[in-house]
Amino acid sequence: MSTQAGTLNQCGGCASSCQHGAQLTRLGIKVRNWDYTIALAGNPNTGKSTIFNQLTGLRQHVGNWAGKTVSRAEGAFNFNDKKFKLVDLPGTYSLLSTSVDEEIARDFILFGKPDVTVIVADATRLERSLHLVLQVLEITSRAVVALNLMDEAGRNGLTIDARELVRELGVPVVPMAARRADGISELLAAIEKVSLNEFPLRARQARYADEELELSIGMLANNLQATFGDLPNARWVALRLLEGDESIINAVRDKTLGTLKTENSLPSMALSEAR
Ligand SMILES: Nc1nc2c(ncn2[C@@H]2O[C@H](COP(=O)(O)OP(=O)(O)O)[C@@H](O)[C@H]2O)c(=O)[nH]1
Ligand SMILES: [Mg+2]
Repeated sequence: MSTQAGTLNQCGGCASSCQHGAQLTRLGIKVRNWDYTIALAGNPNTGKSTIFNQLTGLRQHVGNWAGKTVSRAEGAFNFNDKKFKLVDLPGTYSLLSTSVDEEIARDFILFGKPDVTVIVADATRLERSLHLVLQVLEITSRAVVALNLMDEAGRNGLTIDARELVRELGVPVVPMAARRADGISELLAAIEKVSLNEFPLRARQARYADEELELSIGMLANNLQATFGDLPNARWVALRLLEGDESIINAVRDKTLGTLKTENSLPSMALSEAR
């Protein structure tokens, strides 16, 4: 089995000048008794697997999502004495359940209730990436944006005001060049902060200007909550119903909405390492 699991006596791959003093231990596939679950979302080809491998020390571990033929990668790492399980979601451009991949990613973020969702964004195609970021923020405020491919952006003469993005989005934004491990330590710090609820800003969530619409969303959300109990985000479900999202309508109709969460929070399957 090829793994690079082990301890880095410096921040996750930082240069030797690293001042953080924090410690990353890559745990490879040893996913047991984790303190926090981290979901890794993003458009295809944004560096999700690269970040996954940097954090876990794995090349790539894959199994399948329950009942689906879509591959699922999981690994773990220790950071500052806390154990994190990392789940690599299928690469998607949106979360609108127009494909199995999108449905899996969205159900996990919603019903798997990860402690943090890291959205890997492509700094060279920021607009397209932000589309997914805003959709994730509709579901959860516990998010971190990994602004990857900053080296490519620099080569293309692009500069990005990450601080302004933090203010606009209300979640941490970490500029990165994951292939050379730039920004890994900052990403770990941001993940830790959001896990511990220590990030001071509020995540941006769209509210509609139309009062009547907001009223209907609220009423529908209350009814859903009364019917299904502890829904993680009844407002989000209400919005999808109003949009006519068929998978959500069906799940409400046959009362399987609540059961999606059990399926996706299962400790999952036997994993094997892809070559
Ligand atoms: N230049 C550059 N390339 C990167 C970076 N991160 C990942 N890549 C490359 O981008 C390609 C896609 O990366 P991968 O991790 O497989 O993306 P995924 O589809 O999101 O899992 C690979 O060739 C990586 O080596 C980065 O920060 N800078
Ligand atoms: Mg990948």
